Amino acid sequence: MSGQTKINNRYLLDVIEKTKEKNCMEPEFIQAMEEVLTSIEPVVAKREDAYKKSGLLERLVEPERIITFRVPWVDDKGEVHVNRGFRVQFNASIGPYKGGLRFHPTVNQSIMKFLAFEQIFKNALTGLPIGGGKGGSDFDPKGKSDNEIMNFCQSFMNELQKHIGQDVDVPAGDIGVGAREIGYLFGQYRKIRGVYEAGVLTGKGLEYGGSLARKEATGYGLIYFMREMLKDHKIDLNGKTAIISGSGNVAIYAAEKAMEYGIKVLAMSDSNGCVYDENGIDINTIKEIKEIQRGRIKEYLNSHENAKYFENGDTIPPLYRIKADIVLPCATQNDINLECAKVIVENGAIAVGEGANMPTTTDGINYFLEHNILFAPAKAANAGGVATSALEMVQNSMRFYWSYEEVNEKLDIIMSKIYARCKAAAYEYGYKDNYLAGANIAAFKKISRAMLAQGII
Ligand code: NDP
Ligand code: 2IT
Repeated sequence: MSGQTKINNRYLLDVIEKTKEKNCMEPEFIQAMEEVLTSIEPVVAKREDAYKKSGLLERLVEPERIITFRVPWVDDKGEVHVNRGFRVQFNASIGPYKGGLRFHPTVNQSIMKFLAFEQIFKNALTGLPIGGGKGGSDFDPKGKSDNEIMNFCQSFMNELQKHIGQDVDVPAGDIGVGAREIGYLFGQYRKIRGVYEAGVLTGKGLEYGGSLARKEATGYGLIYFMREMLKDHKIDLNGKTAIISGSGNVAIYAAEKAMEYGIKVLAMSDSNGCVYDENGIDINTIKEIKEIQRGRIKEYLNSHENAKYFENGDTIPPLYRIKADIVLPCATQNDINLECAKVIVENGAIAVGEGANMPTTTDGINYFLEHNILFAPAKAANAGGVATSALEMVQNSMRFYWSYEEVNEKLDIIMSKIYARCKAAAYEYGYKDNYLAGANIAAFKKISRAMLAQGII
């Protein structure tokens, strides 16, 4: 299995170079853009004239719209803070903009653009009618009181509400934005607009328009994708070991589903360090610490004396030094660099499944592919979250709700189809088991057809 690092098509090279120049202050966006454009070369080569004539690639890499705004809020001591809010509405050619909101101090335009760009392709892969967008703020929710979180969310929505709507742009959660934040955001939208527009946000609470299984969907979907990929290679999940980075929404439900399939999850992490439990991580304790107490993963040791905690410090996070069959990065971007990928391969891993968005650097991915690691790329493997968000929108439109089993079954079918699409496209264009190339190609074919059909806009 091989990655692709070099391309020859002049049109593609030209667009990549110009996009890099124009966005030279945006490394994460450049990384995501270059990865996609590099792998679609065989498709571009076939239809170069049509694409060139309509400026298709130039339009693809330029967001339809970027909104940035001031978010002033008052803390519990009466002090005023000013954060920056973003919404990148990248591409709505196959449906309303759709994608999460991230609240994290590292948020900037480059990170917003890479996430929104990835989202276009991910959403296309789901087979559902949703375009690509992303938003958020450099607000740090850590250590804030509930009242401060509410004040911030209300101020954020005061501006965001001008730009969203159930047929326009539908935000959801991402890092730092879960059910609590979506509740405050939805409340403020409803108050300002004076309508009960349930489909304007997804990831809502079950009492006011949320979908069963949305909370679990990204993590569960990741494991469904891994199951399909490994089954195709005659590998059973039962009896395997795994390590999972992160201990947030995606990581927790990936761990839960992995365990249901008989995988022993040896370690999980947060931004400070990781816990290792040779008996297998007790996921209920992680849920209690993270979902209820909003504490640190180190607290796992309070109830599990035999577990070990390793603090970050080294250039390679200690989590990735733990030997396991399956590696599931579910925290943040560029978590696994080349050095880290080498340790993972040396430790004998057989598969890597990206629950987070772009958790592996480009050289890390190429190293995995060169060493025959079965690699499940983020835009396919973590699409279960947004797919279930789209199912939430369907239910909001119907004003009727499916059972947990119905949504979960639909999610499983969607993930299996996404795997099949990635595989079919990879094989058709000679990439064999390179599902990253397959995902990029399958998504690009759909988006490009929609963009061509709609003219130069
Ligand atoms: P959460 O906020 O629930 O959890 C994030 C987890 O990642 C936490 O454990 C956090 O640790 C850790 N983390 C965050 N930033 C860093 C960092 N800079 N370095 C190390 N660890 C970090 O977010 P989600 O679980 O929702 O999101 C995780 C990833 O999955 C993101 O990449 C997101 O874009 C992606 N994703 C999310 C989807 C969703 O539906 N929520 C859908 C598809 C993808 P700490 O608490 O210490 O900050
Ligand atoms: O990265 C993602 O796909 C998400 N954060 C979920 C987006 C959504 O609209 O549910």
